[in-house]
Amino acid sequence: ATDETQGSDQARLIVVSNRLPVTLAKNEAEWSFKLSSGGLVSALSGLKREMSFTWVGWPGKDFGADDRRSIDGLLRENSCSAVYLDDETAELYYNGFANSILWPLFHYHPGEMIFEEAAWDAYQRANRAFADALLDVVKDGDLVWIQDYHLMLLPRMLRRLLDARGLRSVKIGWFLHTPFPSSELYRILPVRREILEGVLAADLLGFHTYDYARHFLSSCTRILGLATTPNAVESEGRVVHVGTFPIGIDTEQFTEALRTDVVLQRLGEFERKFEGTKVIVGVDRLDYIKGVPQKLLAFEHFLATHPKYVGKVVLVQVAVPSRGDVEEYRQLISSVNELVGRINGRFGTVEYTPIHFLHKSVTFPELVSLYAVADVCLITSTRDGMNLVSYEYVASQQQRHGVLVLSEFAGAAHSLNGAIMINSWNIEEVSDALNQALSMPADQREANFNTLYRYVTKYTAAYWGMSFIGELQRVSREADELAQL
Ligand code: ADQ
Repeated sequence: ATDETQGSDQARLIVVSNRLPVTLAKNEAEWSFKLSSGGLVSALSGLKREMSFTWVGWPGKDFGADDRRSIDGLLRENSCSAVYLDDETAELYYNGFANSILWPLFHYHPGEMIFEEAAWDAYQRANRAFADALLDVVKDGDLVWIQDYHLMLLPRMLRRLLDARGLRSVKIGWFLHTPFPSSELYRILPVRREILEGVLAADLLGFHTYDYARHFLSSCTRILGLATTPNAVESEGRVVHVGTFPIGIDTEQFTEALRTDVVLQRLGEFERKFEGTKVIVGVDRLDYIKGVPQKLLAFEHFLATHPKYVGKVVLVQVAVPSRGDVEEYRQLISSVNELVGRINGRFGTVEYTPIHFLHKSVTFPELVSLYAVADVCLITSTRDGMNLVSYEYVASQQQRHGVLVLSEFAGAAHSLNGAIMINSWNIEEVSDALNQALSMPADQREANFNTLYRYVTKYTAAYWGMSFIGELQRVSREADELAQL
């Protein structure tokens, strides 16, 4: 329900993310609205039942004044509110700064970072536009939960606007979906102070793992000279709480899909197609952090050193096109295409194609069927905030008890006991892990699966959302009590 239909005494939650999770389409004069599915959307479904809820974000492009009026109405009916950015600001803020500067730096790829003043200006402009838009939505007592590296200046900008209006009991949380890098790397950033100060105006900062939180805290000490404890930092006379909240998935979405006719039929087709062949699955956005070239090289090494598997194992690699308008991503596509061609040329025969490479997004039933048919899931991220593909694979493996081979550089490596851990840069080690996975006895696979499955079904997306908001409420109460002393 929207805030208009809720009592004013009920806690209100405002979630802010770069992109509204909606698809808007115009058919003749009528606008239609579709809520996208995704981790964040399912994480918040539980919270939506508990609190009055509004989602604030960019709708994906600029719209003319007339369209805005219709869109705004439609969004309001669905508890959403749009932040409009002109197309040039949106491009420079999103691709120019967030994805070309913060993303590579946070994933230990400073070589890919190109700092441009115009992009920084646009990042500030965009964050300010979010702060202004929020001012129309936020009321005293609200909880505002800001998502991710796109909006690191927003806590401070919003706090200033709220203070000027006397809205002092609004609580602000911020969560980072990517890693936070070691302070040694973070300090390369020309605007390192501004970015840290930006988030430090929040009341609670959340990270996927304790390592990321620790890196953040040491950056605060080294760059801003602030006093920290393992779970807080003091800034401008306020205590900013820092916590670890590993995200999860909506496991039931997968287990339920596996009972539908469409998935069962597709799974049957895959089983017939791959009869007598082991299947390794990889599912990644085609991003340089996912280590797809490393994965292909390791698979090539595996086939070269384990000739008995040639003709008996395939790698199905689904790579969702991503950020094709950023140069580094275009280069990645060509090197991946070249590797796939080389390996298939080297080990393939008329009957056998070692790598099935799908450079496209696949539908949810197709994705679940692929996860379910695979004997092994191989994740070789060179850095990854969490990596939900690893969770999704486990959720789809109740029948087969497949083996998860997981990069130690994914946040998920801190949670997923029962996976074979690898250094994805070590091609020999990854190749050995594939051998171990493909020859693992059934009882060991089952024991590993049970450990993994218990974790994944307990620490779900909904659990993540609830624990962050629960903690934000707790630190808010604590701060209010202190203020009354
Ligand atoms: P991502 O980098 O996008 O997320 P990940 O967590 O693995 O990475 O999630 C990817 C999602 O996309 C999964 O739900 C997956 O099913 C889906 N997907 C991938 N390929 C697909 C395809 N071909 N077709 C359809 N769907 C596909 C960022 C961080 C992560 C962090 C999440 C959540 O980079 O580290 O885990 O946010 O915090």
